[in-house]
Amino acid sequence: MKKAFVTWITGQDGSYLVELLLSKWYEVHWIKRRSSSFNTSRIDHLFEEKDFTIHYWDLSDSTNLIKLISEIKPDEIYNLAAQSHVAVSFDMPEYTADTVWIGTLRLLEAIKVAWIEKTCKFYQASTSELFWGLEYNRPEAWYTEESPMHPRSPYWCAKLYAMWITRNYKESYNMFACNGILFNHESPNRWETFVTRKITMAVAKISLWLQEKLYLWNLDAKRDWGHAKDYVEAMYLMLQQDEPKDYVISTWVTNTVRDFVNWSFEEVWIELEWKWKWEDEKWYNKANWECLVEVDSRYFRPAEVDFLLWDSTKARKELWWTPKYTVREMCKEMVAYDIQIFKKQEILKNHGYEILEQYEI
Ligand code: NAP
Ligand code: G4F
Repeated sequence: MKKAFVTWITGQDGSYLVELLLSKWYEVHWIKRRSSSFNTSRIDHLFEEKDFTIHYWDLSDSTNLIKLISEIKPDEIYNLAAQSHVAVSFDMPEYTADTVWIGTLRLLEAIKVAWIEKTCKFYQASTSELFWGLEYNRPEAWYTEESPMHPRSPYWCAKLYAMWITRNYKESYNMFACNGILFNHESPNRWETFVTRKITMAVAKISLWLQEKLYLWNLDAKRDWGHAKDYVEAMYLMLQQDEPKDYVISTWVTNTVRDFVNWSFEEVWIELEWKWKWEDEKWYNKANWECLVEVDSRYFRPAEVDFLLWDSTKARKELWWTPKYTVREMCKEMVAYDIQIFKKQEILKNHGYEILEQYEI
């Protein structure tokens, strides 16, 4: 039985990846950092699994990491943990660097210290936003693993280091270490501080009269959105190859945040009309002229990636990977899921149960 070490599974990707690995009979070592509140809702259903063990660790802690890696001696390590919010990285650049970049280095060193560099395969969660699309936004051109990189936030600068140190350990120590350059992927397990889930939760609440308005910032940003379930399969496939290689994982379809807002409202039969005056954009419900969406400068980023669309031919050819979900199907699934959870919460409230307001979204 293969052993996998997955950092971090309270997040979106970790929750799906662990499900996938358990279905393939892996012994999964699940890493979690200490939290004062419960944040395991995405994996609570797995607690009864016998091949599933939880350990405490934080990306800033080398000592416990070396102890864990030496004891477990995993066959595969998936490094998913990160302060992964781009806007927050402008507020906390030093913490972001320490955890995202030095955290990756700590993991690679721990593999060496445990003397498993020849047997353990390492996956690094790299990111699409190492590429800044705007300057390449030409329909006749497309971009691949080899395209020039231009990170636009402290988060992406840290991920760029993490990517290169992974490549460096592969070249220097002949390790099986690779980077998955994943474009945005979403799902009902996406945390609600990211734009798609923020939208689908707000739309669900608005449709149930539980929220009045949705506040957003850059509605024209374009993203190549896929489904996280498809993307964790690509992570797994990368570690099953004979050679470690970096792959772009994307759908090769791009849409604006504005499109995602429109599709989400369409799912609850609300038609919007927007009125625009510079940054003061407002969207109204055509049925009663209530204002439902507004632009809010609180979500401004000092530097923005406006456009993302990349070519994943290499992964499709070599990994036989192909996305199963379209972005519209995913949007539909997310809105339906959110309506269901808020309906359940309302029923519980009406029966006198106290529901903790978990999120500031
Ligand atoms: P996510 O939902 O934000 O999950 C990140 C996880 O990292 C959370 O479980 C978080 O734990 C943990 N974490 C944060 N700081 C930590 C620390 N100091 N020590 C240990 N763990 C820490 O992210 P995701 O969407 O699943 O993405 C997984 C990885 O892929 C991330 O590295 C992300 O940067 C990268 N990525 C994501 C996308 C995407 O579109 N989703 C695209 C490209 C790359 P808590 O729950 O305790 O906060
Ligand atoms: O959903 P987002 O916060 O995702 P972003 O910044 O693209 O980063 C995500 O994908 C990366 C991969 O490409 C990962 F590496 C990273 O860890 C993360 O998972 O924002 C998407 C777009 C941005 O242009 C943002 O400015 O939506 C725009 N946006 C507009 N209003 C907003 C909002 N984003 C957020 N989070 N909240 C808003 O209110």
